[in-house]
Amino acid sequence: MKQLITTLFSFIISALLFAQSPNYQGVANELSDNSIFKKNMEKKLVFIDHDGGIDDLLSQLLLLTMDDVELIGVNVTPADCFIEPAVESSYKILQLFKRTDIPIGRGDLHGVNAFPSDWRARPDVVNALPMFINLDDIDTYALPNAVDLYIERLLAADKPVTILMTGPCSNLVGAMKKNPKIRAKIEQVVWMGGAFKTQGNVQTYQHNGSAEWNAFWDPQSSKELFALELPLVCIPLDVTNHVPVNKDFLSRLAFQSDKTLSNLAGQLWALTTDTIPGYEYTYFMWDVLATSFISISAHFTVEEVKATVSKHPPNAGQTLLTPDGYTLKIATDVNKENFYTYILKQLKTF
Ligand code: AGV
Ligand code: CA
Repeated sequence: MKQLITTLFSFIISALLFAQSPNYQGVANELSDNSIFKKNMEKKLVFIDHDGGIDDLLSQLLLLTMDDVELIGVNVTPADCFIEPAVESSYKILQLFKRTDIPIGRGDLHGVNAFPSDWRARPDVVNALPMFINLDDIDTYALPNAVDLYIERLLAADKPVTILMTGPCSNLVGAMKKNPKIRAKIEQVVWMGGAFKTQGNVQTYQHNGSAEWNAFWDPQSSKELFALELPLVCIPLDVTNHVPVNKDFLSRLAFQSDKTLSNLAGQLWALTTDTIPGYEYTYFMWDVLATSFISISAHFTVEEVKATVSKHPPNAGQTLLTPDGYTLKIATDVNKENFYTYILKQLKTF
């Protein structure tokens, strides 16, 4: 009986409150609009500039799985790729996610130190994979230039943008020179580049092996990037060396290959196991690690340093720690297991 009276009483109170709020539906709408608004506001705006390597394509794919990220543009730099097939791969990834509304920019700048052609030809194989071959192609030459796309997308953004570079930095440096106003629209720059307290991965003529490839491709721009003193975090070989693409990871991935993205990622990484030329037997999570920094930075160890970049042989592109260098941050360590687990989780999206 007592319970019945209580229920009746609370019903009457609710009815009275409802009646006093003629705009009840409006309030409800506003609340839900607000939460959508809030959700959008919480999303980081991210622009990726990649150079078409397998891990670059996986990085673009990974960004598209992140709930807390709104991808606003994709630039392709013709460094670790030939531009046409790499742009095509990028476009096909956008199609997988039904996000062909995201614009792609074509990089026209070329570094002085070209990547080996065998590495650059990889996206050709990618575009022939069953999951990609029947998707639409794109007219590479109709695309905006990468420098211009940076400027356009940054100026149009309603809040500062995180820029993720998984290839050389020439386009961003070019954009900063062409329109310095974009600085105010840059929240953070995350760059897979450099080798600070460890040896590099460039092994070629006129080089002593101290540089990392993305910094070596266009050493002049690499130095200018540091000189700009943007809020820059490098994800250098110092930390990427901790996370190889190993058999254990590929095996865990294969166990979830009923998911489209896991299946595709497994195929893409399988293409890296015969890394050419033979001097380097391990493919690392380079760009994928840098991409994960966008979402799980708390699992990284980061320190502030002063550094510059050498422009000439025998160590062109070497990132040098020096007290009179430019201020930037570098990641030096990552919680490996958390990283691998995070990637496996994201690749279960669909
Ligand atoms: O130096 C690492 C950068 C990353 O952005 N790239 C590969 C990643 O995309 C250059 C590179 C170094 N060694 C390589 C590379 C290899 N064996 N194959 C292809 N690219
Ligand atoms: Ca790359």
